[in-house]
Amino acid sequence: MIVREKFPHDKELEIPNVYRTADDAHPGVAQIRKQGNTCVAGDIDVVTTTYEPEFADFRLPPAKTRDAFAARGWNTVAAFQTRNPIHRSHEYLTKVALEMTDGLLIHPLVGETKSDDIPADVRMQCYRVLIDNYYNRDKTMLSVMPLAMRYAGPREAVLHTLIRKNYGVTHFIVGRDHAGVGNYYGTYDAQKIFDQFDLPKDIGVTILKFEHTAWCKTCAAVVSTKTCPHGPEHKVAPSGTKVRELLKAGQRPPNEFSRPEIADILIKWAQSMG
Ligand code: ADX
Repeated sequence: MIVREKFPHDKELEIPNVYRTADDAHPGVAQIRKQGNTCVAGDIDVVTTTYEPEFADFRLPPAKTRDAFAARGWNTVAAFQTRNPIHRSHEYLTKVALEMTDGLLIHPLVGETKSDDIPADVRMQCYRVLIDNYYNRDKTMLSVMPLAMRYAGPREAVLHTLIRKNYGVTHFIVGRDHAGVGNYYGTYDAQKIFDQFDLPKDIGVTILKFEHTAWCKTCAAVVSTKTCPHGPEHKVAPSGTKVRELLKAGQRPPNEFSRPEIADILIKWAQSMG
Protein backbone atom coordinates (compact mmCIF):
# COMPACT_ATOMS: atom_id res chain seq x y z
CA MET A 1 0.00 0.00 0.00
CA ILE A 2 1.15 3.50 -0.81
CA VAL A 3 0.00 5.13 2.42
CA ARG A 4 -1.75 8.43 1.65
CA GLU A 5 -3.67 8.84 4.88
CA LYS A 6 -3.33 7.82 8.50
CA PHE A 7 -5.99 8.37 11.16
CA PRO A 8 -6.95 7.04 14.59
CA HIS A 9 -9.32 4.06 14.73
CA ASP A 10 -12.14 5.59 16.76
CA LYS A 11 -13.48 2.42 18.37
CA GLU A 12 -15.60 4.33 20.88
CA LEU A 13 -17.49 5.87 17.97
CA GLU A 14 -17.61 2.74 15.82
CA ILE A 15 -18.64 0.09 18.33
CA PRO A 16 -21.92 1.51 19.70
CA ASN A 17 -22.94 2.92 16.32
CA VAL A 18 -22.42 -0.28 14.37
CA TYR A 19 -23.36 -2.85 16.99
CA ARG A 20 -25.82 -0.94 19.23
CA THR A 21 -23.93 -2.44 22.18
CA ALA A 22 -20.45 -2.12 23.65
CA ASP A 23 -20.53 -5.57 25.27
CA ASP A 24 -17.20 -7.35 24.73
CA ALA A 25 -19.09 -10.66 24.66
CA HIS A 26 -20.56 -9.63 21.29
CA PRO A 27 -18.33 -11.30 18.63
CA GLY A 28 -18.31 -8.22 16.36
CA VAL A 29 -17.40 -5.91 19.24
CA ALA A 30 -14.64 -8.31 20.35
CA GLN A 31 -13.26 -8.31 16.80
CA ILE A 32 -13.00 -4.50 16.69
CA ARG A 33 -11.38 -4.42 20.14
CA LYS A 34 -8.66 -6.79 18.87
CA GLN A 35 -7.87 -4.55 15.86
CA GLY A 36 -5.12 -1.91 15.91
CA ASN A 37 -5.65 1.70 16.95
CA THR A 38 -4.52 3.32 13.69
CA CYS A 39 -6.07 3.12 10.22
CA VAL A 40 -4.10 3.68 7.02
CA ALA A 41 -5.46 4.27 3.54
CA GLY A 42 -3.97 4.49 0.06
CA ASP A 43 -3.52 2.78 -3.31
CA ILE A 44 -2.86 -0.94 -3.25
CA ASP A 45 -0.56 -2.83 -5.64
CA VAL A 46 -1.25 -6.54 -5.98
CA VAL A 47 2.07 -8.36 -6.26
CA THR A 48 0.98 -12.01 -5.92
CA THR A 49 -0.06 -13.26 -9.34
CA THR A 50 -0.30 -16.94 -8.46
CA TYR A 51 -2.82 -16.59 -5.63
CA GLU A 52 -5.58 -19.19 -5.98
CA PRO A 53 -8.52 -18.19 -3.79
CA GLU A 54 -10.73 -20.69 -2.00
CA PHE A 55 -13.80 -21.79 -4.01
CA ALA A 56 -12.25 -20.37 -7.20
CA ASP A 57 -15.00 -21.96 -9.35
CA PHE A 58 -17.67 -20.10 -7.41
CA ARG A 59 -15.96 -16.74 -6.94
CA LEU A 60 -17.58 -14.28 -9.29
CA PRO A 61 -16.77 -10.61 -8.72
CA PRO A 62 -19.63 -8.09 -8.98
CA ALA A 63 -19.19 -7.11 -12.66
CA LYS A 64 -18.95 -10.75 -13.75
CA THR A 65 -22.02 -11.59 -11.67
CA ARG A 66 -23.99 -8.83 -13.38
CA ASP A 67 -22.78 -10.17 -16.76
CA ALA A 68 -23.87 -13.67 -15.77
CA PHE A 69 -27.38 -12.42 -14.95
CA ALA A 70 -27.56 -10.61 -18.30
CA ALA A 71 -26.35 -13.72 -20.16
CA ARG A 72 -29.17 -15.72 -18.54
CA GLY A 73 -31.67 -13.02 -19.46
CA TRP A 74 -32.55 -12.35 -15.81
CA ASN A 75 -33.95 -8.86 -15.26
CA THR A 76 -34.88 -9.48 -11.66
CA VAL A 77 -32.77 -11.53 -9.25
CA ALA A 78 -33.28 -12.30 -5.56
CA ALA A 79 -30.17 -12.82 -3.43
CA PHE A 80 -29.98 -15.02 -0.37
CA GLN A 81 -27.30 -14.28 2.22
CA THR A 82 -26.45 -17.10 4.58
CA ARG A 83 -23.80 -18.31 7.00
CA ASN A 84 -25.48 -21.65 7.61
CA PRO A 85 -26.29 -24.80 5.67
CA ILE A 86 -29.60 -24.36 3.87
CA HIS A 87 -32.29 -26.14 5.87
CA ARG A 88 -35.92 -26.54 4.86
CA SER A 89 -37.00 -23.17 6.22
CA HIS A 90 -34.18 -21.37 4.35
CA GLU A 91 -35.06 -23.36 1.22
CA TYR A 92 -38.63 -22.10 1.51
CA LEU A 93 -37.52 -18.43 1.64
CA THR A 94 -35.37 -18.83 -1.46
CA LYS A 95 -38.09 -20.60 -3.43
CA VAL A 96 -40.82 -18.15 -2.48
CA ALA A 97 -38.45 -15.37 -3.57
CA LEU A 98 -37.80 -17.14 -6.87
CA GLU A 99 -41.56 -17.30 -7.51
CA MET A 100 -41.36 -13.50 -7.79
CA THR A 101 -38.09 -13.04 -9.71
CA ASP A 102 -36.40 -14.34 -12.88
CA GLY A 103 -33.47 -15.84 -10.99
CA LEU A 104 -32.09 -16.71 -7.57
CA LEU A 105 -28.55 -16.00 -6.37
CA ILE A 106 -27.52 -18.16 -3.44
CA HIS A 107 -24.73 -16.04 -2.06
CA PRO A 108 -23.24 -17.61 1.07
CA LEU A 109 -20.83 -15.59 3.11
CA VAL A 110 -17.48 -17.45 3.19
CA GLY A 111 -15.28 -14.96 5.04
CA GLU A 112 -14.52 -15.20 8.73
CA THR A 113 -17.33 -16.45 10.98
CA LYS A 114 -17.58 -17.40 14.68
CA SER A 115 -15.69 -20.55 15.62
CA ASP A 116 -18.96 -22.38 16.36
CA ASP A 117 -20.47 -21.60 12.93
CA ILE A 118 -20.18 -24.39 10.35
CA PRO A 119 -17.05 -23.93 8.17
CA ALA A 120 -17.55 -22.56 4.66
CA ASP A 121 -16.07 -25.59 2.86
CA VAL A 122 -18.58 -27.92 4.55
CA ARG A 123 -21.41 -25.51 3.75
CA MET A 124 -20.34 -25.28 0.11
CA GLN A 125 -20.70 -29.07 -0.20
CA CYS A 126 -24.21 -28.72 1.27
CA TYR A 127 -25.23 -25.92 -1.12
CA ARG A 128 -24.00 -27.82 -4.18
CA VAL A 129 -25.78 -31.05 -3.25
CA LEU A 130 -28.96 -29.18 -2.40
CA ILE A 131 -29.03 -27.24 -5.67
CA ASP A 132 -28.26 -30.40 -7.69
CA ASN A 133 -31.14 -32.26 -6.07
CA TYR A 134 -33.82 -29.72 -5.23
CA TYR A 135 -33.46 -26.52 -7.27
CA ASN A 136 -34.14 -25.59 -10.88
CA ARG A 137 -30.56 -25.07 -12.01
CA ASP A 138 -31.63 -22.88 -14.95
CA LYS A 139 -33.01 -20.40 -12.43
CA THR A 140 -30.45 -20.70 -9.64
CA MET A 141 -26.86 -19.50 -9.35
CA LEU A 142 -24.40 -20.26 -6.55
CA SER A 143 -21.44 -18.02 -5.91
CA VAL A 144 -19.53 -17.02 -2.80
CA MET A 145 -19.49 -13.76 -0.89
CA PRO A 146 -15.96 -13.23 0.44
CA LEU A 147 -16.94 -11.13 3.44
CA ALA A 148 -16.49 -11.56 7.20
CA MET A 149 -19.57 -11.72 9.45
CA ARG A 150 -19.97 -8.83 11.87
CA TYR A 151 -23.10 -10.16 13.63
CA ALA A 152 -24.32 -6.55 13.64
CA GLY A 153 -27.97 -7.48 12.96
CA PRO A 154 -29.92 -4.57 11.43
CA ARG A 155 -27.00 -2.47 10.26
CA GLU A 156 -25.34 -5.51 8.77
CA ALA A 157 -28.58 -6.26 6.89
CA VAL A 158 -28.21 -2.85 5.21
CA LEU A 159 -24.54 -3.55 4.45
CA HIS A 160 -25.44 -6.97 3.01
CA THR A 161 -28.10 -5.35 0.81
CA LEU A 162 -25.81 -2.62 -0.54
CA ILE A 163 -23.08 -5.13 -1.37
CA ARG A 164 -25.56 -7.39 -3.18
CA LYS A 165 -26.86 -4.40 -5.09
CA ASN A 166 -23.34 -4.02 -6.48
CA TYR A 167 -23.55 -7.66 -7.57
CA GLY A 168 -26.61 -6.68 -9.61
CA VAL A 169 -29.53 -8.13 -7.67
CA THR A 170 -32.92 -6.44 -7.50
CA HIS A 171 -34.33 -8.26 -4.45
CA PHE A 172 -32.76 -9.27 -1.14
CA ILE A 173 -34.12 -11.71 1.43
CA VAL A 174 -34.24 -10.61 5.07
CA GLY A 175 -35.82 -13.13 7.40
CA ARG A 176 -35.91 -13.37 11.15
CA ASP A 177 -32.92 -12.09 13.14
CA HIS A 178 -30.81 -11.50 10.02
CA ALA A 179 -27.08 -11.42 10.91
CA GLY A 180 -28.05 -11.56 14.57
CA VAL A 181 -26.27 -13.20 17.47
CA GLY A 182 -27.47 -14.00 21.01
CA ASN A 183 -30.20 -11.63 22.17
CA TYR A 184 -28.63 -8.35 21.06
CA TYR A 185 -31.30 -7.54 18.43
CA GLY A 186 -35.06 -7.96 18.21
CA THR A 187 -36.31 -10.73 15.89
CA TYR A 188 -37.41 -8.28 13.19
CA ASP A 189 -35.06 -5.31 13.84
CA ALA A 190 -33.14 -6.11 10.65
CA GLN A 191 -36.40 -5.66 8.70
CA LYS A 192 -37.58 -2.55 10.57
CA ILE A 193 -34.35 -0.67 9.82
CA PHE A 194 -35.43 -0.52 6.16
CA ASP A 195 -38.63 1.38 7.10
CA GLN A 196 -36.64 4.63 7.19
CA PHE A 197 -35.90 4.31 3.45
CA ASP A 198 -38.13 4.76 0.45
CA LEU A 199 -37.57 1.38 -1.21
CA PRO A 200 -36.62 0.38 -3.80
CA LYS A 201 -35.84 4.00 -4.79
CA ASP A 202 -33.31 4.85 -2.03
CA ILE A 203 -31.26 1.66 -2.15
CA GLY A 204 -32.25 0.25 -5.53
CA VAL A 205 -33.23 -3.11 -4.05
CA THR A 206 -36.57 -4.50 -2.87
CA ILE A 207 -36.35 -6.18 0.53
CA LEU A 208 -38.23 -9.48 0.71
CA LYS A 209 -39.18 -9.76 4.38
CA PHE A 210 -40.03 -13.13 5.87
CA GLU A 211 -41.41 -13.98 9.27
CA HIS A 212 -40.19 -16.99 11.23
CA THR A 213 -40.64 -20.11 9.09
CA ALA A 214 -40.66 -23.80 10.00
CA TRP A 215 -42.35 -27.07 9.01
CA CYS A 216 -45.85 -27.38 10.45
CA LYS A 217 -46.97 -30.98 11.04
CA THR A 218 -50.63 -30.06 10.75
CA CYS A 219 -50.28 -28.01 7.56
CA ALA A 220 -47.72 -30.55 6.25
CA ALA A 221 -45.70 -27.72 4.73
CA VAL A 222 -43.13 -25.08 5.55
CA VAL A 223 -45.13 -22.14 6.84
CA SER A 224 -44.47 -18.85 8.57
CA THR A 225 -46.06 -17.19 11.57
CA LYS A 226 -47.82 -15.06 8.96
CA THR A 227 -49.41 -17.97 7.07
CA CYS A 228 -50.09 -20.67 9.67
CA PRO A 229 -52.61 -20.63 12.53
CA HIS A 230 -50.96 -23.44 14.54
CA GLY A 231 -48.78 -22.95 17.60
CA PRO A 232 -45.17 -23.93 18.24
CA GLU A 233 -46.16 -27.44 19.37
CA HIS A 234 -47.15 -28.20 15.74
CA LYS A 235 -43.75 -27.18 14.39
CA VAL A 236 -40.63 -29.22 13.62
CA ALA A 237 -37.95 -26.87 14.88
CA PRO A 238 -35.20 -28.65 16.82
CA SER A 239 -32.78 -26.35 18.65
CA GLY A 240 -29.25 -25.87 17.32
CA THR A 241 -27.93 -27.84 20.30
CA LYS A 242 -30.31 -30.75 19.59
CA VAL A 243 -29.31 -30.79 15.90
CA ARG A 244 -25.63 -30.90 16.82
CA GLU A 245 -26.24 -33.78 19.26
CA LEU A 246 -28.06 -35.76 16.56
CA LEU A 247 -25.34 -35.14 13.97
CA LYS A 248 -22.57 -36.13 16.39
CA ALA A 249 -24.46 -39.34 17.14
CA GLY A 250 -24.63 -40.06 13.40
CA GLN A 251 -28.38 -39.44 13.23
CA ARG A 252 -30.18 -37.31 10.67
CA PRO A 253 -32.40 -34.53 11.99
CA PRO A 254 -36.00 -34.89 10.71
CA ASN A 255 -36.48 -34.60 6.95
CA GLU A 256 -38.92 -31.76 7.68
CA PHE A 257 -36.01 -29.82 9.14
CA SER A 258 -33.13 -30.74 6.83
CA ARG A 259 -32.82 -32.65 3.55
CA PRO A 260 -31.13 -36.06 4.07
CA GLU A 261 -28.28 -35.24 1.66
CA ILE A 262 -27.41 -32.19 3.78
CA ALA A 263 -27.75 -34.15 7.01
CA ASP A 264 -25.28 -36.76 5.72
CA ILE A 265 -22.63 -34.13 4.90
CA LEU A 266 -23.10 -32.55 8.31
CA ILE A 267 -22.92 -35.94 10.09
CA LYS A 268 -19.57 -36.62 8.41
CA TRP A 269 -18.29 -33.20 9.46
CA ALA A 270 -19.63 -33.44 13.04
CA GLN A 271 -18.08 -36.86 13.51
CA SER A 272 -14.72 -35.75 12.06
CA MET A 273 -14.64 -33.07 14.78
CA GLY A 274 -14.41 -35.85 17.42
S1 ADX B 1 -27.35 -14.79 8.66
O1 ADX B 1 -26.40 -14.38 9.71
O2 ADX B 1 -26.74 -14.96 7.36
O3 ADX B 1 -28.54 -13.91 8.66
P1 ADX B 1 -28.66 -17.42 8.48
O4 ADX B 1 -27.77 -18.11 7.53
O5 ADX B 1 -29.22 -18.26 9.58
O6 ADX B 1 -27.86 -16.23 9.20
O7 ADX B 1 -29.88 -16.74 7.76
C1 ADX B 1 -29.91 -16.41 6.41
C2 ADX B 1 -31.19 -15.65 6.10
O8 ADX B 1 -32.32 -16.48 6.37
C3 ADX B 1 -31.41 -14.39 6.92
O9 ADX B 1 -32.10 -13.42 6.15
C4 ADX B 1 -32.29 -14.87 8.06
O10 ADX B 1 -33.07 -13.82 8.58
C5 ADX B 1 -33.17 -15.88 7.35
N1 ADX B 1 -33.66 -16.99 8.20
C6 ADX B 1 -32.93 -17.98 8.77
N2 ADX B 1 -33.72 -18.87 9.39
C7 ADX B 1 -35.00 -18.43 9.24
C8 ADX B 1 -36.28 -18.90 9.66
N3 ADX B 1 -36.44 -20.04 10.36
N4 ADX B 1 -37.37 -18.16 9.32
C9 ADX B 1 -37.25 -17.02 8.62
N5 ADX B 1 -36.08 -16.53 8.19
C10 ADX B 1 -34.97 -17.21 8.48
